[in-house]
Amino acid sequence: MAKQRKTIITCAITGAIHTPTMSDALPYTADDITSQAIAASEAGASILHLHARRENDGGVSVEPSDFARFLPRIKQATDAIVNISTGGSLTLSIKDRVKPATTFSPEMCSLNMGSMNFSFHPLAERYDQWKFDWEKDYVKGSEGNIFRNTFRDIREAAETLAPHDIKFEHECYDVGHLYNLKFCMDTGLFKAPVFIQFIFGILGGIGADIDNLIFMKRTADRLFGDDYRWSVLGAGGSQIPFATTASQMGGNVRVGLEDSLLISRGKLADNNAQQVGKIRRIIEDLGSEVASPDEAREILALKGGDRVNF
Ligand code: KMH
Ligand code: ZN
Repeated sequence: MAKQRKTIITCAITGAIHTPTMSDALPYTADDITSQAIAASEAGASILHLHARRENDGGVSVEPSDFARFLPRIKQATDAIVNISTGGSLTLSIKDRVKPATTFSPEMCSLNMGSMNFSFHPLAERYDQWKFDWEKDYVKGSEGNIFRNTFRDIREAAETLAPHDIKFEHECYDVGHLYNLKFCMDTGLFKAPVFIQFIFGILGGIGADIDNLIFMKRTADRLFGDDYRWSVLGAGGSQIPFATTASQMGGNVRVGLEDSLLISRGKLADNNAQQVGKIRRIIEDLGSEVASPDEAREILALKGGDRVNF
């Protein structure tokens, strides 16, 4: 496929994996999600991937009212593309998970391309004391998680969201998910160019080995030809190394505290913007340019920030 000239940085601000005990930097109040999202956009992120959290204890939420407390404020303060998750919380049905996207009709939303184990239970061993009661069971309990995204779930989400003209961030955690996406494209569910997020290092998905990145990319080239754009997300310590390699291969990158709490080996990041600033410096030092929100809109063929419902 043709090499894209500029690199799109997505920042995933808070997610559904990490909990408040794990880092003071992880935002969960509406004020903190707002201010970190704005700072990440100022640092160079053109896409903000957003989950909501409960205001009082940082628990994961898919309630539209929790999104309503920060979406308009982010829109007012930045030109960034808002991408709403349909993945978190990991154990809820797809019907519940698409509600924020149907309510707010953002330019982008995530869509997870297969069912899988999705676990972060080993993290529970690292903490003796927890800030909030729910955290320990949530993290330990992920050992039993099945993240359900059947073909019917994917079709229902795509059909429900079709009237909103939202571009999907197709979350692919393993090579089989690329074939699932190809099947769905062949049945007419998604329009080219699709935007694929290759994900490495989630327990239950493909591991964070660079060979796997090459393998995923080659497979996508074979399946989609010119009909796709791509980005890479490495979980935990693989975040910056994978983003760096992806940008050198002509791909886009995703960073953010949703995927890694670190800024370097063993050192917690101060905030999301610090990770964005770091990958931006690396991309520019290596001779590439970072895409502005409008350039990202053009690359991904988005509907435009004036056609959202918040
Ligand atoms: N937390 C990421 C590994 C979603 O929000 O739909 C995947 C993700 C899923 O971002
Ligand atoms: Zn997410």
